[in-house]
Amino acid sequence: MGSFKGLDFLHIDDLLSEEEIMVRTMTRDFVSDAVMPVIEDAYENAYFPRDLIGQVGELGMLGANLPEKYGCAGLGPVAYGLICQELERGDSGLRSFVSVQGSLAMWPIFAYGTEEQKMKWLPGMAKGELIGCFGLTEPDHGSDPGGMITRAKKDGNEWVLNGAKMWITNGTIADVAVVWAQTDDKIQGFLVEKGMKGFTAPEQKRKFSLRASVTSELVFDDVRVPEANRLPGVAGLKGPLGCLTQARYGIAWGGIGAAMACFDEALQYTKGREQFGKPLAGFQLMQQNFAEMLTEITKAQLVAWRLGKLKEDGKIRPQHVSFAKRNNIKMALDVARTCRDMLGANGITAEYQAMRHMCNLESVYTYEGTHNIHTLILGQDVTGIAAFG
Ligand code: TGC
Ligand code: FAD
Repeated sequence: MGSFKGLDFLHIDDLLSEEEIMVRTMTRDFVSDAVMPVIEDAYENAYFPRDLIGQVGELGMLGANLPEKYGCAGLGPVAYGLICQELERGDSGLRSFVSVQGSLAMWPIFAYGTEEQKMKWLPGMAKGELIGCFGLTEPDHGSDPGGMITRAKKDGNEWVLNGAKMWITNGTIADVAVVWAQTDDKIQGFLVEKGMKGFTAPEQKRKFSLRASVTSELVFDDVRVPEANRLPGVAGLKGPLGCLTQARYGIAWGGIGAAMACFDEALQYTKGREQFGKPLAGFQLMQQNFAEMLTEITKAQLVAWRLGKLKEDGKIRPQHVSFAKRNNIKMALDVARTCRDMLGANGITAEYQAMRHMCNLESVYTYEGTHNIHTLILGQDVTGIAAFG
């Protein structure tokens, strides 16, 4: 399959290092060669193409920004962002897998875990031999995770876990779940291993969005978790929220990839299809769409690049990440909807990408903090007044 070209109207490539361009090219080629041939079938038939896991592991994309000491690639933030962008050009489900594995499962083990926990899990997770998931959301507590009901009670040298999590990416296929639970001493994180007695992870079916991704419930019925599986480095809601800042960072980049895929498809399509005796791309209304989309994608690229530099310089704040997630995912969803329309009836079929991306982006708009929640985070930052409750 021919390589994808991407969009670079303002020569943003000039801002990237050789290594960053190399990582992007490698990921782009991988998506063209290994993802595009399988994704349509996976989406239609609602399964995650698990053969890709070993491949993304081998290419160093899992926990790509974590240190080499733990078998990871040790890449910088921009290179990691470009990986997310290119993977989401293929499908948000694949980028979700990589975000959850790297930012939501490996990162908390790295940031809050003991050396023993890191050595036990991180090298295998980097290779894709072990899979992780992240359990924060509950059936009755999504935007407000601080109200969680799941509880861990200390009993000797063990913790007894009871409760349930919902909408958990990778849950059913995970070897380890990073689970956040209320304790007598604030919210704490636990590594719940597949096979622990009383722990089940049934898959949630009948989704119209992220069909090529595993989404699951996690159920804990008196699960006994050893003290050695508690993450000792953090207590309180800031623990899971810190992980979300890592994952939201990658998602802000990912949306650009989905938008570029839709833009490219709509351009090829409207140049090739004639109505009223000339190519659709030759009509002013179509060109207005392209001008708007080009502008918004380019603005999102600059936001993502700047976010990467702030992260690199240690100046990034969670509110910067909210700004980028909010802007870039709304942009991507708008682009996907516009492109779906530009393809006419063909735009509703699985043969084209726009509707798949559009449906996926509805989830991305909701998860990792809904659009509304990021609006309120920015509102609080500007005014100093929290308007959540
Ligand atoms: P609040 O009182 O504001 O904060 C509690 C403590 O946390 C600190 N904090 C953060 N730390 C790091 N990163 C962040 N983004 C942080 N936001 C807040 C804060 O400083 C405070 O620390 P301390 O030391 O004072 O205790 O908490 P709140 O209860 O008022 O909640 C604020 C709110 C609403 C913004 C937060 O709850 C929120 O972000 N809600 C959205 C929930 C969410 O995003 N869930 C995502 C679940 S995971 C997921 O969707 C994965 S999808 C993955 C995929 O498939 O790709
Ligand atoms: P709610 O919080 O009930 O929100 C419903 C609506 O109300 C939204 O529009 C929201 O913006 C709005 N709203 C809520 N509060 C306010 C307010 N104060 N002011 C104004 N509007 C408000 N979670 C995990 O822990 N791990 C995962 O791996 C994971 N993967 C996911 C995968 C998929 C495919 C999906 C769809 C979700 C996933 N989630 C995961 C859960 C996700 O993070 C939550 O769905 C999200 O945080 C929103 O919570 P909710 O669905 O309960 O919606």
